[in-house]
Amino acid sequence: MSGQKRIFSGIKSTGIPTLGNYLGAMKNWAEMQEENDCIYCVVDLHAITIRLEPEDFRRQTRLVYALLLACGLTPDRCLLYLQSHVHQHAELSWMLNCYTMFGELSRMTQFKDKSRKNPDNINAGLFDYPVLMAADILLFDTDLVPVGQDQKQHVELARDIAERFNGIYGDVFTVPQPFIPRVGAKINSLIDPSRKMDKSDPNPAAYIALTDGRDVILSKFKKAVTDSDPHVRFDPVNKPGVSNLMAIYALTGGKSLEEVEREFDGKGYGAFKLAVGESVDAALAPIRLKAAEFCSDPDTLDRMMADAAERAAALAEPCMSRVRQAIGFIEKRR
Ligand code: AQP
Repeated sequence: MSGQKRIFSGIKSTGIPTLGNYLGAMKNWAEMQEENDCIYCVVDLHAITIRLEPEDFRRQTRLVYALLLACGLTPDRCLLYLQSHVHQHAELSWMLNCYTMFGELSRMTQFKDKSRKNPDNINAGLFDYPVLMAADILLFDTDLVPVGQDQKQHVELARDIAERFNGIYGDVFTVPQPFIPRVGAKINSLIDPSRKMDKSDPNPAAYIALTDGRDVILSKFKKAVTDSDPHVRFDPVNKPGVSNLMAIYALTGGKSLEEVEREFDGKGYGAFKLAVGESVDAALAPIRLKAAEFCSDPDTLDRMMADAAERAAALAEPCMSRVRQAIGFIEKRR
């Protein structure tokens, strides 16, 4: 990347963020804010495609916000707000619905996966989720969207919608690019390494929540699924469990995969899993402590959210106004 880019990304408050969210997204967000113009959002409107208890939802949303602050996002270096506080997201989303095809949304892999997992609640919001995500991104003239591999298809749809709209009305939207990390783009479940680590997984042994304590972390890694060949070798096809643990160890310890292979040459899985657990705990301990501090003062958190939302709404309005004008809505006089 060269020069300052406008970056936008979001995270749902459907549960406690996992190690997958951290390595695939949150950690990179903190690094990117140093050299770019970054806007980050807790996408709470996206979260309600699944049923959440109101009190749990409120607590989780504050916790996700606090965890992002604890990962190093700071109000003087980036904008961090709640999606539901900025009305332009919902407004643009409705308009973009009218420029998105039913067939395009039917092809989204995440919609198919989540429909299979929740056959009793295949709501219209789940189907329409990628359009709201396109609105999130396009509202801010975003250049780059840092996401894990699972969200690449949605960013590509946002590009298609932007190009279609621009094709009709001229250059209204900046066409964004996905930015996917080379390692860590997909951290997998500790129990079924063929699947992505998800924060809404019904089995807590499958993921490391960012609030898990040291003992829980060590015990989850001890039980992590590996294979019967005792070599620590990176081979995602034949050794998906071990390769997943290697990626986690490399990313949390700042090592290359080759270094990890050399370090555990001739050592068994027991020593390897313990080292992965230790390394993850060392990376997450300061984050969970700081997040707990932020959560102990919800008033300050809510004030930070409100300040950021005001700035985000002001930044979103020029694009929203261009869209209203392009389509032909009558601008409200002030
Ligand atoms: N396992 C993962 N590995 C790497 N990156 C991941 N991300 C999510 N899981 C992994 C990235 O984290 C960012 C925020 O994701 P999200 O919470 O908005 O939605 P998601 O992708 O649906 O994440 P989850 O954890 O799987 O949530 P649930 O279980 O609620 O659906 C995104 O950039 C995502 O790519």
